[in-house]
Amino acid sequence: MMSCETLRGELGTVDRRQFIAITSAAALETGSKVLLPDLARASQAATPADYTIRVGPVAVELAPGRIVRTIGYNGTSAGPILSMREGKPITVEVINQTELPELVHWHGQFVPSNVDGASEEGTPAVPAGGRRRYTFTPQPAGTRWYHTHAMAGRNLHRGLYNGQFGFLCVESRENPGSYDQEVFLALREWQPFYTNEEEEEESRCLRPDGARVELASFQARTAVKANGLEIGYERFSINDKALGFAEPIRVKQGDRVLMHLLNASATESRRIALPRHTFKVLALEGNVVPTPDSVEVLEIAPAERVDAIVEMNQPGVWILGTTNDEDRKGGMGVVVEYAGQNGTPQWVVPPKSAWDYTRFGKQEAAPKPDETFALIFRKIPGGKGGMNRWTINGNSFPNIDPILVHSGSRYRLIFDNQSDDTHPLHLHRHSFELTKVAGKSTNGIKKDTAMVKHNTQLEVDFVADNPGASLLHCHQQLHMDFGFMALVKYA
Ligand SMILES: [Cu+2]
Repeated sequence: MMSCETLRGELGTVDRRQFIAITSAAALETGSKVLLPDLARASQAATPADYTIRVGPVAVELAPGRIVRTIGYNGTSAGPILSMREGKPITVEVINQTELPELVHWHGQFVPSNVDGASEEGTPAVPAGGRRRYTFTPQPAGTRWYHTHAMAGRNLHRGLYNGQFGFLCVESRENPGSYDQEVFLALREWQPFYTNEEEEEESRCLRPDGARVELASFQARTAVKANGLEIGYERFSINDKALGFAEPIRVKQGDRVLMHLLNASATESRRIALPRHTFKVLALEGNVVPTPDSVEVLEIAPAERVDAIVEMNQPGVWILGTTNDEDRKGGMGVVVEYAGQNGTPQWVVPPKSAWDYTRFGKQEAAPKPDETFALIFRKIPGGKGGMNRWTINGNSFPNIDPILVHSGSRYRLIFDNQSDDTHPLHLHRHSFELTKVAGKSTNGIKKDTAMVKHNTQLEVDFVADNPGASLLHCHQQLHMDFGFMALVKYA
């Protein structure tokens, strides 16, 4: 499994003991009205929590003098990289130093509904100015993440528009594989604003087989009314620094660098490249793929993760970043610098390629499911200046019947995307397995989030093995907040 054991210090990771020390020191320094009664109460608690997460205001300095004020975790954004041991129960205390209720979601973990961090599933929120403890057993091992699950609605200072996210590694005891260095790269946009224009998205014009698709026919379908507002961003980064303002990733020729990439965006899918190098994809959403394979460009939808090995065999100084020129120049990149090399970091336009999950899968057919649910996704255009709404089989959350499952059965979900947007579908508290991607059968790729490209179908299977309410939703904040959500419930 992917390990996160090494390369800690530089990347802002703290081990548990340091983490608690930092938290309490910061709390004492703050000494605010909110904190003092909290500390008194905490001292009465029999045992300290294993982890403490303070949700509160942060200032992210993307570059000297370029400061973004948002909400983050423990004084930073991204929050600290949390490391948890698979199967070992832990307690997390969430301290909410904001004026609104908050929820921390443990994305990709098989935990009970009442701690998962979604109010729709029954997790109690952490009240404004209050604190709450959550106890659960981290599983499965792999690259997970934690983030707010507050709905944002029209408020661009709420939910994932804020900086409330961080990596979470669930460590297994298995051999982590051989690598010389490990880096954590979270892709981020900052300072969102409403716009009538959609972000140019190369992938939306490419089918998985690489053929270009005319968008006109899809637009015609929804041409009754103009599309509503989309989100644009002022600034971009990888982790908390804009391109050119972080310490470079320093490598030596021959190094094998294990990269953990997370798209922590509220809304944008990304294509990522490192010129002249390839990414050997080992895991998607932290789960080892059956057929590791090398690609020149990674495509990562919001909430997706990729664990990949990059062999450093092209000495130079390079830019690892988004293939979108404007956003890369706006900050979404990081410099990779070989020992003994200097000069201006180089970007080279990568060859055109289509991202296709199935290259990482097995060819054999998946076992037959006990039941199949077909889910049609459509957009109801909001009109110029309005908000689009989203429907699943004609209905928007919360006016949508739950998907009823029986414990132990295997279910197939057909995600039928009849809209002109890509949707990263996320199922809480379970993994699903891809079985068909845009007509192509596959098997063995386990994910918790998967992108369904515009006007295509994606089929996934999951076993109902974690009783309790589970959200199924698009991870695009503007879509989930406007209807694109349903509950899976156990009969
Ligand atoms: Cu969506």
